[in-house]
Amino acid sequence: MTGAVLSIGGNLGDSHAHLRAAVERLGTAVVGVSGVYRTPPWGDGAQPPYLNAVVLVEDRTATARDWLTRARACEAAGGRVRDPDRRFGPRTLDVDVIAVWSDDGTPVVSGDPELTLPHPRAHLRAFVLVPWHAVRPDAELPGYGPIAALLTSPEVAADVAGVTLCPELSLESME
Ligand code: PH2
Ligand code: MG
Ligand code: MG
Repeated sequence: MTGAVLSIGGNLGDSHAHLRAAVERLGTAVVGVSGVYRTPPWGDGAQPPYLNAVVLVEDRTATARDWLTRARACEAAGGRVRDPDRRFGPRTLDVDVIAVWSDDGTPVVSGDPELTLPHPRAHLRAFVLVPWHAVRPDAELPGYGPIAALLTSPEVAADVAGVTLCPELSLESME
């Protein structure tokens, strides 16, 4: 069995609908979902604000690779089209595997460029850390320590206030 933290986000089309569809597709693996947050776009030029959330998943049989496969299936179903010239550009739905743990609690570490674990930029992104902290305040990002501490790090602290909860856009009934 593995457990994983997935970051979901989008800024094209009906982002709330795309987030809901992703949670629905992940199905019974979902063991926790954060609220939905409006977040300033990070990277690659002018683009609309994002909606972001974090989903906690567990599965008796899934490997770390399987979470990537499932993440990509969600993105494909969400109409994701990759622009090779704009790696961090706007998208309908992005599902990123942030961290994976084996059933004994050991974090999976991977240098595979397709699936680097933990996610190489998660510790810098308020749009990942704020929702994750809201749903699991005691969580730790393997190799980086408690997410509560990362939220106060110099690279992240200034971005936290920009990540605002949208109470009207809950995903919670889908848990
Ligand atoms: N994802 C990106 C690029 N920039 N900005 C925000 N606010 N949220 C995201 O999920 C995001 C981003 C590429 O994955
Ligand atoms: Mg991403
Ligand atoms: Mg991605």
